[in-house]
Amino acid sequence: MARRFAGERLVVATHNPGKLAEIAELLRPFEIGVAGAGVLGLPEPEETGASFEANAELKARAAAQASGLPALADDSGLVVPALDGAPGIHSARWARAGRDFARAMAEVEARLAGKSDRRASFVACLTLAWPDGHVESFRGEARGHLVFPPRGTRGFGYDPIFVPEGGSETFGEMDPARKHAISHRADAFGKLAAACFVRETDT
Ligand code: ITT
Repeated sequence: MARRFAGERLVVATHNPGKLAEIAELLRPFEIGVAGAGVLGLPEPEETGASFEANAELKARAAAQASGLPALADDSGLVVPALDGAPGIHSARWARAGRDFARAMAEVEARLAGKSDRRASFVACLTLAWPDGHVESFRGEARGHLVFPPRGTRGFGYDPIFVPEGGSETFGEMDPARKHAISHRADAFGKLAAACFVRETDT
């Protein structure tokens, strides 16, 4: 059985403001105080893992150890089957140091030239780590396809080129509340909440 979160405060171990906003929104119903890793001045560990899970665990463990509080990290990315899964765990790196996602999206478009398979998934792994080193990890996915040119100014990262299954708007055009209901992050968060944020009175 997963370890339950019993505290009142946790660190969200991300330096990405778009993710921080989405995770804070997902946590809101649980009335848990949220501190961002950037605000606490926690260092950004090097992401040396070979999977979303490994990188999420590495970030969550580093923040829990440095802060002495339970920490929640997200490692996520865009997985494109026609590009053998790229950019995948390197999704942030494709935007380079300037976090230039117009450039990263143009790179995806260029590499897809001549390929008709436009399927893509967003994947997120959420890891909750405790200062004693215990971790609980959950993976979520949102399936869809890619469109070019990018559309919409909402969301962040690759949102303007991703249309979820069954829809016509990109995540960049969509009302944020709708993205929060169907995203890879929401999928992973639902599993995390069911396992770790259960209150004694719920059982
Ligand atoms: P932290 O490691 O500090 O959390 P990061 O941006 O470096 O921030 P990742 O290493 O997990 O995070 O990189 C994930 C990248 O994948 C992220 O920068 C986005 O470009 C992209 N991504 C993940 N989730 C996304 C979403 O919901 N919408 C758009 N792009 C997303």
